[in-house]
Order: sequence, then structure tokens, then C-alpha cells
Amino acid sequence: MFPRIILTLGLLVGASSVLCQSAVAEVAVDAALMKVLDPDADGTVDLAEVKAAGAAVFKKLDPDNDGTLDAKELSGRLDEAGLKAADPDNDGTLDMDEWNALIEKDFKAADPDNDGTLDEAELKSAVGQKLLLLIA
Ligand SMILES: [Ca+2]
Ligand SMILES: [Ca+2]
Ligand SMILES: [Ca+2]
Repeated sequence: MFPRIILTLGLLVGASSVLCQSAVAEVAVDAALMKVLDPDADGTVDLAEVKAAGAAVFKKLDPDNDGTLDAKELSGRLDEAGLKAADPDNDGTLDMDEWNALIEKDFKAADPDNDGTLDEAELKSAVGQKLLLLIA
């Protein structure tokens, strides 16, 4: 009886962790990602590092090189509502200033302890994941 309960519990825990992973971890926070985001290798990502990574993504997403990202170029990273909120001049695209402002806003939201850096747990939070979609 006893081992059977343990087994059942184990299965339940296993199943729920699989569910959690698919729901939350859109961007895996692993050594490979940290190597990219954390060049000074102090184990956390600060705003300068986030902006540098964000600038690289901006370049990658803007193959026509017109200095703006439209909804199509942002697909999979930012939904329509997110684009609208980050687009104060309302031209339907994000330029580098708007992109940086968005990244800075998400960075601050992902840093509830307000120490100016994102650690692994903060990067794995829902808003941290949202930020990672913009910079990874
Ligand atoms: Ca760092
Ligand atoms: Ca704009
Ligand atoms: Ca922090």
C-alpha cells in the first residue's frame, strides 16, 4: 500500500512538472543562454547586458534594415497588444528608442527586489520570460 502511494505521488509530481514546464519555460534559462546574456559572467543580467542583447535581437529581426520592427518582424516575440503599448507614436512599428524603452520597462518589472540585476529566478518568472522573448 505504502509504496503504491509513493509511486502515485511521484507520477503526479512528474506530470505536473511537465505541465509547468510547457506553460512557463518558453525560453530555457541555461548555461548557453547565460553565456550570451551575461558576458561578465557574474551570474546575473544587468540593464546594460539586457540592452546589448536587445540591440543584437533588434538587428537580427530587422533584415530590411529600415530601423523599425513591424508586427510581422515581431511575431512570436511581442503580440499585438504588446506592440501597441510599446508604440507611443502609434505608427505600428517599434524604432530603436521604443524597443529600448520596452526592454527597460520589462527589465524593471522583472526585478522585484530592485537590485538592478536579474538573477536566474527572476529570468524564469513570467515577466522575466516576457523579457527574454525580446532579448534572446
Ligand atoms: Ca552580468
Ligand atoms: Ca513607433
Ligand atoms: Ca534582481
